[in-house]
Amino acid sequence: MGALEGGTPVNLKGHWLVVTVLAPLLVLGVLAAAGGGGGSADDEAATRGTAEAEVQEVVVVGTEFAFEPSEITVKQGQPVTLVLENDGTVEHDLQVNGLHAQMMEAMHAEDDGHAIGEMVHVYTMPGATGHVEFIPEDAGTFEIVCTIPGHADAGMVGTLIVE
Ligand SMILES: [Cu+2]
Repeated sequence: MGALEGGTPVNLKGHWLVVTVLAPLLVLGVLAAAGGGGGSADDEAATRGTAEAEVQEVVVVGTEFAFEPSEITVKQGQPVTLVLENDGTVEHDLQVNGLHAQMMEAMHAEDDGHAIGEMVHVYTMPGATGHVEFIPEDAGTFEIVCTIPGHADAGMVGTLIVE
């Protein structure tokens, strides 16, 4: 019995040796897999970079109570990244009335649930920047407004021309 009892720790030790040897290999395997995933991510980033090169980026600064520039021109059927930079001291948003657009992405400086269907709309807190990505489907001239009560009446309006 004494010999068997003595043998058990040896077997356990052998088991742990195997684990000790295998564990780093498993870690290396995981790292290798992660490295492979990283390569795919780089490929995706490269693809996105190519797509982004075709995006029309427009930056509008919102203050009390105006958009600068107040007139924006974009091309129909081509992706637009519309950035609203709030340089004011109160919240502002930018909405394009009447434009049918395919929304690519809706992001807001503050997560307050301001996303509105297919309406081009971006909301910002004072000092913050938000953006919205869309593809304008209609050509024409569309009204831009800040929908915060009183702001459009105070002059916070503009024009989006899709040509
Ligand atoms: Cu406003």
